[in-house]
Amino acid sequence: MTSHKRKTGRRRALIGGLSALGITGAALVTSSLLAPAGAAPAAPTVAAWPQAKGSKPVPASIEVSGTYDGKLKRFYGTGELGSDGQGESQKPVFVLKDGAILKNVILGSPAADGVHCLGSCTLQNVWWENVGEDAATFKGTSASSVYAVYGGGAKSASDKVFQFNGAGKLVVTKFQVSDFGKLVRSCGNCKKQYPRTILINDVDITTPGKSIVGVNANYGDTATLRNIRIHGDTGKKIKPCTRFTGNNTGKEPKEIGTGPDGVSCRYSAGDLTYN
Ligand code: DGU
Ligand code: CA
Ligand code: CA
Repeated sequence: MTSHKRKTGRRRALIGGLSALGITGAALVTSSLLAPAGAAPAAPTVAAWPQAKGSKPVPASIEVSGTYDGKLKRFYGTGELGSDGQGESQKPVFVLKDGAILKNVILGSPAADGVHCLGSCTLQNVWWENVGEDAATFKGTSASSVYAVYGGGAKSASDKVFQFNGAGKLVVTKFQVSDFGKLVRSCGNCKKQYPRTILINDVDITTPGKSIVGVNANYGDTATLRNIRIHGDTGKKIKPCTRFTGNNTGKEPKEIGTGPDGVSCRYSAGDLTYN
């Protein structure tokens, strides 16, 4: 038997075994199981965007207390929420009361000021097709506020995706972002400032983008990065973590450094993978 035939025979046997397990050929095509022997493993793929199940114009902010399941409908701003610009005074499409959960929502375009959380909140499987002024703003005033972003993704943010203006802790997990300014920014110049805790874990970041997270070193912020997969950034231009001197006067904050320092920016090279 030639080595080629031997390989084919083995592969047939493998496929036979897998179909016995109910695994189809279609499922195999995307897996690395059929990669030629010795080939480099395929670059890990990023989760697919969901298909919207209908669209809904939103003329005034939808207030959420408890749980709101958008059932993967596309929500987009109209009227007062429809200016489709970078104006800072825009209202959100969704405003979440303390403890609210928003899930299975696609924000279409225009997305105005996205989602506002007035206290602790969970954004689960929320997708922004074209980020408005920003995607979500976290505004709780208690140090015990927790904001959880789990799953979902955002595209085309002129500047910030997650704007952290309040107090407490923001945890971003299993999220994807592409074409953005900053994934998370602790407000550099809000009238009331707080020490803010940021954890970003298990995310896919696709170029172009400026920075994954920006923190105010002078207000005691910390940002921790783990399992960050960066795609397409061959020149390593995206800054993983940037430190600023924040202020409460509204002026443009000054950037003071970038990279891990073990205090404000907590990660090491091993927390980032490039492909
Ligand atoms: O207090 O100066 O741009 O929430 C407000 C801040 C300003 C914010 C931020 C936002 O940084 O308005 O979109
Ligand atoms: Ca803004
Ligand atoms: Ca905003």
